[in-house]
Amino acid sequence: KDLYEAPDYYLLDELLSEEHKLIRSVTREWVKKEVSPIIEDYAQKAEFPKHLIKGLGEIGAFGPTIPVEYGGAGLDYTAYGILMQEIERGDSGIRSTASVQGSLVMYPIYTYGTEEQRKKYLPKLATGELMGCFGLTEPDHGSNPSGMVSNIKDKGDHYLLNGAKMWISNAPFADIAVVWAKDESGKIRGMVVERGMEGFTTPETHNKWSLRASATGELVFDNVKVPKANIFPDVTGLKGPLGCLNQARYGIAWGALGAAMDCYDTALRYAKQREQFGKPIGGFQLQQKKLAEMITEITKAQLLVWRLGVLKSENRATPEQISMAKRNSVEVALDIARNARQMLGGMGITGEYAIMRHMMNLESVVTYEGTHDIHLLITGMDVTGINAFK
Ligand code: TGC
Ligand code: FAD
Repeated sequence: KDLYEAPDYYLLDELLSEEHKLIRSVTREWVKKEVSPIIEDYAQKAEFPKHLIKGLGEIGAFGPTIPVEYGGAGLDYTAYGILMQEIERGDSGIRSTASVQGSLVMYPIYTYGTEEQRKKYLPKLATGELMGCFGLTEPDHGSNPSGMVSNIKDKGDHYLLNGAKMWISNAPFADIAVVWAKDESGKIRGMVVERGMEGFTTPETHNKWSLRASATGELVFDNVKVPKANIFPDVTGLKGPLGCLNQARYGIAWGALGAAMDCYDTALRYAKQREQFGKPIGGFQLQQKKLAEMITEITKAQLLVWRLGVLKSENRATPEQISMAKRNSVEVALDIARNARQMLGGMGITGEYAIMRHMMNLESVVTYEGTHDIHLLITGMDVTGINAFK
């Protein structure tokens, strides 16, 4: 009974299949048993709990939509969303690891890679035997990745890779990196760089106040020889990495709602139990306003991501629809986390409750995978037909 109940104000469960509900309960149980009891300690000591990797592979969190023949779970996009929601209810950093592995490493290898690359990497990435990271952002090129300066030069049987990537999730421990760099004609190309290649290092980024249980680092390339067999043959230009971001942003749209639901659930329970002025604080109109607005925003966002999941499974979701949902879910989650934290008074700032950790994590989620501003401008461009970036 103590098991967390996801709010379902509009009976959305009726829109889910039995398989979706099974995936949800398995993931929820796993998060409750494996993540929730340990995650606060790992966040406090700023360490990624590596021992969770095997379990994440077992529940199908790595590449859930990748076909079974390559080690994926062959699930639809609603199932993928549910997985991300339940994992992020535990912690955004653990969901980040799953997002990166599935959407930013396995997806490009599956979609843009050769058959050899697929067979070599995908089954091991699906189990977590191999871990990956995704290098797009550079120190001077974050929101505008087309300005990147990392580059490759053709040397016959290999390319020589130079440059640096920054803010890369999983970088400190990843076995492989999907890296985007410009060729001699200025076209963006994608490739797999393996740990151990000479000249490739991954220094860790310290002193984060957000996503503390996720490992973040740089990727530094100093004349790294990348065999031509490691290049993605068929994709050039920014649409390569942006295609991967559609996958990950979709997962975040569901995931952030998991954090929001956890904050709401905690605030609701607390409001019913905590008494001041002789009655539960949930009996005061100001606290009811906060709770009523939280459940309203969660419900609206749930409907949005559910519909997006259906469109995505039918291959009809546009990048602009995904931007709207990512932006909305993170904003809703941040607002709920901030209000829930206040509702817990002093207790809200302690590690006894997950709210402050969610709140700080969400400050990264609102920035990565396209900032809040960038997604707003994508919507603005879509509705006006006028590009504010150029
Ligand atoms: P633009 O000229 O608009 O487009 C260039 C080419 O790309 C195509 N395209 C897309 N293709 C697929 N999906 C999308 N979402 C696409 N958006 C654009 C476009 O059609 C064009 O194709 P073609 O064939 O004509 O060449 O590009 P732009 O340079 O003006 O940039 C547009 C902008 C600002 C929207 C884009 O640069 C952007 O989204 N910037 C944000 C950067 C970002 O999101 N970075 C994320 C880094 S990865 C990360 O944060 C991982 S966190 C992981 C975790 O821990 O969970
Ligand atoms: P900037 O682009 O410098 O933006 C600064 C501010 O300017 C923002 O508020 C932005 O909204 C605003 N701004 C920028 N352009 C415009 C404009 N045209 N109009 C209006 N406002 C604008 N990247 C990866 O490649 N791989 C990863 O695994 C990864 N993981 C990350 C993990 C964490 C914890 C964090 C914090 C980031 C991660 N990132 C990763 C990088 C992330 O995608 C970038 O931080 C993000 O895209 C923003 O880039 P920036 O930090 O350089 O900010």
